[in-house]
Amino acid sequence: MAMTERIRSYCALCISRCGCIIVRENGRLARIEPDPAHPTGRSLCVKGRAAPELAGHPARLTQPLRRTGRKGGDPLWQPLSWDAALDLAAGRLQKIADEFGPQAIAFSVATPSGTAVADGMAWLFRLANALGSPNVLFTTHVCNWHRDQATRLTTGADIGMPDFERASCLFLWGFNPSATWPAFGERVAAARARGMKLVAVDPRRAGLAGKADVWLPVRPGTDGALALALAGLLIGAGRFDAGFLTRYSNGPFLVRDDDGTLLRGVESGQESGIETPLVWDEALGRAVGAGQAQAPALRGSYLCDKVACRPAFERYAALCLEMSPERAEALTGVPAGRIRQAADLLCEHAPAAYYAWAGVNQGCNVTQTSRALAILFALTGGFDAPGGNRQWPKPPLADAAGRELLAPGQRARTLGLRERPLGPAAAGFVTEPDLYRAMLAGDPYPVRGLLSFGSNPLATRPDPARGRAALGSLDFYLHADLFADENQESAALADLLLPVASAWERGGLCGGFQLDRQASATIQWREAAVPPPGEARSDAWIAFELAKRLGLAGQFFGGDPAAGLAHVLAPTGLTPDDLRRRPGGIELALPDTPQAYRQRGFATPSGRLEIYSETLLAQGQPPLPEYSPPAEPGGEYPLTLTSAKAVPYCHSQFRAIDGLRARLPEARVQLHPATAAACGVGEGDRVELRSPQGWMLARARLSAAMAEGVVCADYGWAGEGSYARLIALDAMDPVSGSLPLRGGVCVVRPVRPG
Ligand SMILES: Nc1nc2c(c(=O)[nH]1)N[C@H]1C(S)=C(S)[C@@H](COP(=O)(O)OP(=O)(O)OC[C@H]3O[C@@H](n4cnc5c(=O)[nH]c(N)nc54)[C@H](O)[C@@H]3O)O[C@H]1N2
Ligand SMILES: Nc1nc2c(c(=O)[nH]1)N[C@H]1C(S)=C(S)[C@@H](COP(=O)(O)OP(=O)(O)OC[C@H]3O[C@@H](n4cnc5c(=O)[nH]c(N)nc54)[C@H](O)[C@@H]3O)O[C@H]1N2
Ligand code: SF4
Ligand SMILES: [Mo]
Repeated sequence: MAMTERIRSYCALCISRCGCIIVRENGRLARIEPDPAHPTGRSLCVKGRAAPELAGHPARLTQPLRRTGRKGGDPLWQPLSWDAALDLAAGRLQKIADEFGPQAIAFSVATPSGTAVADGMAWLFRLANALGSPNVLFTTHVCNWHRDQATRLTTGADIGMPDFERASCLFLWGFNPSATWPAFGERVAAARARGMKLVAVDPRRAGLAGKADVWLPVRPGTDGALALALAGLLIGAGRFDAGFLTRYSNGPFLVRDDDGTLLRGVESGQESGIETPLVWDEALGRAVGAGQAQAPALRGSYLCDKVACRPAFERYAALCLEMSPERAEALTGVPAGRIRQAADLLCEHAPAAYYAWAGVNQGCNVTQTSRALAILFALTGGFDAPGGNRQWPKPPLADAAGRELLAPGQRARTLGLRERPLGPAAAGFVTEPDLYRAMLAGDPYPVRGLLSFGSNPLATRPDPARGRAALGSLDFYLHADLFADENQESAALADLLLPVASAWERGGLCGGFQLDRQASATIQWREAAVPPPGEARSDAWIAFELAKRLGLAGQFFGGDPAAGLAHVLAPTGLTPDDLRRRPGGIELALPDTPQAYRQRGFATPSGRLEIYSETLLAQGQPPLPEYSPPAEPGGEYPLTLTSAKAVPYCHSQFRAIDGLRARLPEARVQLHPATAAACGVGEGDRVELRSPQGWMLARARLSAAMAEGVVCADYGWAGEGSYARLIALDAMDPVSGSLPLRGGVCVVRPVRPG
């Protein structure tokens, strides 16, 4: 008799974190099924459903392997025991730390939105901090920093989540959840069914964009101009929430015309003599402290003690009104009439909700684009408001990343921190240009070792040739992964490969699912469904074992992962056993106060929503979300280039899984039939994409659901299908270090066989 067990769990493979039921037959992982009782459990994608193939895959790494062959040549892997592998790693790391200092050891960690690395991520960061390494190569600068941290410059919070149940209009801006976040996409579809309006800003009419009330086919990289134009239409028609902006934003703060700083003065009756920002009080006809004004002006131009000043909002309004829909059409390719339609929906259904992700996070102007979006959607009072974007309460977990373990002097050495102090480096995250320079040229100091937990920078970040040279130059490179197949080009340069258990073969904690209020309050422990293949171990286990060998057990809960988990859970009052007894998760009763800023203010330096950012100004950056254009197509390179995620894969992963590979066996490039015709390209042709930096080969897919003049290629492939080769590493966003994976220029031509 076959024994069948059904275990409530969740799929950890991507941001959707879909609640699921694991079906185990005779101890084997037979399949996973949706768990409709779970807040994220209504559907599963093909990657999740491939769980049995992933868990039992013959190409999985099953034992530690050490390189015996020359780098760049045949690696000639030789198996060794875990003890020998960990001792080897600890010895080599110690040697680098002794010779060059611990900053010479960098870490690299895969994306938590497109892998399950979140299971062990805090322990990996803790290991870096305890070891004294201030340098973690992470994906945030090309993924979510802008969505969350650039937004924070404006609102003091991340983007939040659309209030799916109440929103009457939603903008999906450079975000295609039906392919990348099914639980989100499913909520959008449900909201649409009850009448919610949908606007999609995307050069492709893909997924939900196909059902949008208005589709804005933006030329990649020009989103900032579009956001300003929409704001200009709202402001020009007076369709914004002036009461909110006057009371809760720094829009009324007076900005000096001469130097662009805020006008400050001592409020009357203030004994302390501390200067505060001044506003123009229309009731009194003079400038007074922001807290004292009866009728602060948002618009106008004023002389205050002979200094010409304008409210910050006036300057912002001027910037937006300069961007007429017609001018925006010329820059973005979106017809002016459609921009007007979208603006109408935005005001008629205020406060509109929005979500913007990877489509607007990969370019040299993305910090200001995210600022432009955050301000646009705040104009109608949507911040944390019912029907707008909500900040749902999350379970209170202890942060185990151990930032306090890294000495301030060592933290100050994070690569790129001096150049971009507001960017990801402030949290210890480095970018490829800075890291590769330190590896290749020892500038500003040498980086000689790398501990990589997943991640495939050669496939997912620009200029793999430079990346290959950098990784190949290291004294010691440890790579821990599930696979080291031919698509994992980075791992091929490692000195030591460690086999990692997949999410189905190890435990993991999800402390709040991102979706709605209920999901956000849910905490769930995922038990291993099956044992790992061979000797594969979890990332957390590897981090604890390395810590012990490096003499860091004291900073690692005595080397006991169970003690670590208990520490993380302590603020919730739950124990690991509580969670194990409730495998479907526990919903915490967390108080929810919409628009809590009314009591607490915004978590910004001024306590207000910052339309005008003095923080950016102090860094020599525009204090308003000024638009800077991406490369201009023309001449030899007449097309604009972008890419998008494909359903069967996460980035460079899963090419070894036959059931997924069969769905998309090679890189494609999508282009409009008119664009294709102009290039002499037909449906199904093999084509070459060429940019000023390099070339790739792909299969042409013609689609009228594409903006004209734009090509959208798949990425994450190795070899001649590699998109990364099209992009240079010589330009970045000045605040965040984001890299221009999108918005570059290119040309497409057919490759004739033979
Ligand atoms: N299947 C699958 N799911 C995933 C992942 C995966 O690799 N595969 N990765 C996970 C991760 S790490 C992330 S970050 C999320 C990201 O999720 P998404 O943000 O949805 O990811 P993308 O497909 O990269 O980009 C979204 C949309 O932006 C459009 N776009 C491209 N260029 C531009 C532009 O310049 N402007 C605008 N407005 N739109 C543009 C694309 O056509 C695409 O439809 O997905 C997560 N989920
Ligand atoms: N052209 C272009 N490039 C892009 C993007 C794009 O839209 N277009 N998107 C960017 C984005 S949003 C992101 S987030 C990055 C992603 O960049 P990466 O993080 O480099 O993404 P992956 O290619 O998914 O590499 C993940 C690796 O980690 C391994 N892995 C998976 N799970 C685990 C685990 O639990 N533990 C360990 N140790 N290893 C694991 C996988 O097998 C794989 O080898 O790519 C960026 N690159
Ligand atoms: S969308 Fe797919 S891969 Fe992502 S969590 Fe859900 S089932 Fe897993
Ligand atoms: Mo990402």
